[in-house]
Amino acid sequence: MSLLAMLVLAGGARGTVTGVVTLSSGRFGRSAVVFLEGAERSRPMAHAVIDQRDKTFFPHVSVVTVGTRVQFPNNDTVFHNVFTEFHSARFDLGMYARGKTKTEVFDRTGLAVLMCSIHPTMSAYVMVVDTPFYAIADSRGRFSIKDVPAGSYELNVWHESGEKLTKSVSVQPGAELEVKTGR
Ligand SMILES: [Cu+2]
Repeated sequence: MSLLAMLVLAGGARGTVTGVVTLSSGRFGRSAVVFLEGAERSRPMAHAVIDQRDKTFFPHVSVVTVGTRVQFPNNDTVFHNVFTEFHSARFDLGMYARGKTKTEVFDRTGLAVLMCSIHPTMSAYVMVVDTPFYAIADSRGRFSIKDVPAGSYELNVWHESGEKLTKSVSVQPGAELEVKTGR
């Protein structure tokens, strides 16, 4: 995976971190998760939903802040059974029918891989972070994280292919930073 990140500061001591994630295959890092870990911690989100429709989870990749209660509505015509391994603790929402919603609180940081025991092609990823500064890359691997205060951060990138990287970055007022890492 390679990463080209540009830091552009606009006004005050805050800026926008933008960049492009490219996988080692040369493909764009579509839906890669990018987040900056620094001094500022996050609060639980008021609302997060992972829907089930057409035997698919929507969205396929989510970022939620630690402590967030995620809703898993079944809006499909068939039963689903959502389960995951998260910090060695398996949670299993059981089988439930259309129109029902189950919820789960993600109280630790890390990656949860969601599956459905009935439909093996179903999968989704939830990255639980403790920072307000995160983004999901678009189909061309592009991302943008706005309103980042000046300071030191660990820039983390994760892609569902398994490729990931961590890089220290320093956000300085007025500075323009270019980060590029090899495979
Ligand atoms: Cu299913």
